Amino acid sequence: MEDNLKTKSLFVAILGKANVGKSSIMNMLINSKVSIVSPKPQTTRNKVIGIFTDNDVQIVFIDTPGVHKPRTKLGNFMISEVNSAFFGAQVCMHVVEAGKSCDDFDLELIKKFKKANLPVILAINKIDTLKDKSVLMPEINAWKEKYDYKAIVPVSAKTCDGKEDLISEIINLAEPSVFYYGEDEITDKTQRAIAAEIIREKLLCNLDKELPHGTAVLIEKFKERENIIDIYATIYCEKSSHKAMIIGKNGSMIKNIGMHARKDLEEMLDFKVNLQLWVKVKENWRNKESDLHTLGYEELKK
Ligand SMILES: Nc1nc2c(ncn2[C@@H]2O[C@H](COP(=O)(O)OP(=O)(O)OP(=O)(O)O)[C@@H](O)[C@H]2O)c(=O)[nH]1
Ligand SMILES: [Mg+2]
Repeated sequence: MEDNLKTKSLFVAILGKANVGKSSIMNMLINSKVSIVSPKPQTTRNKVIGIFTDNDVQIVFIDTPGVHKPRTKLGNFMISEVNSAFFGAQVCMHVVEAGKSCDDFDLELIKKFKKANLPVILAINKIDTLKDKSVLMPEINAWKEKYDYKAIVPVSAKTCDGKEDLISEIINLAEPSVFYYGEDEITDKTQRAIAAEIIREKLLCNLDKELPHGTAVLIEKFKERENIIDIYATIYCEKSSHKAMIIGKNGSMIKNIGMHARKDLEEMLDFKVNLQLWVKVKENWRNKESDLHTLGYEELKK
């Protein structure tokens, strides 16, 4: 019966090490920013769905946290998000960085690809950073030795080089099916959840080193009144010294974070936003089940 369908769809899990550009690639492919991006590894913490619909084809991407060695319960949650992305996916996209060779984390993923027995496309990202493009061919050959990839596509999420090749390799694998999402949907995340992520992105981009890894954002209020949306959010951090750094001298840092977050929120919502931020300390929250639950980092029990 499915053969009679005029539409096709495909669920694609995007997997790879931290910071290789998985979220950037997903945003590029769906032509919208639904997953936050930062220069710091371990930016993505939860799975994020991004939907691309073009005429009779719908591709549902599942962006995942970067594969890493977890050191906290939050890290364990992130790895469980990676593992659960295999369920329901029909194809995997392994993202790696141009100029870098296969390491133990990639090998660990390759083991999972073998076990899942799904077609895998390799996206070699950040080709814009290569001074000498002739290194690409030997790199492609080296990856071919590691795994029997369905396709290998060099790409740059920064310049969009290779974007069309990548999307057409993915569309080639789409199967007759109904659409699982509306044609104008781009994600399953609520605006509230995206707002929390946008604020976290600004923390990651503005605060030094490890500090933002110990932060989480909880939206306390998200309400439209007259011609403005009130968004009240609490930023949690692990130490009072961190709280002082997030607030900054005379409140300069929190003002800066608020200003950048408000700008993005207004763009996303196409509405004026009144953003109020508070900073609170929750010691060691990354290792406490109840805090992880409150902050949205809990595995769904089957
Ligand atoms: N030069 C260059 N930088 C890129 C490209 N793609 C992503 N980046 C940068 O690489 C950094 C990481 O990008 P993300 O998309 O957050 O990477 P990720 O794999 O989702 O990272 P995690 O969520 O931490 O696992 C950011 O600073 C991006 O701007 C690219 O094609 N070229
Ligand atoms: Mg990411």
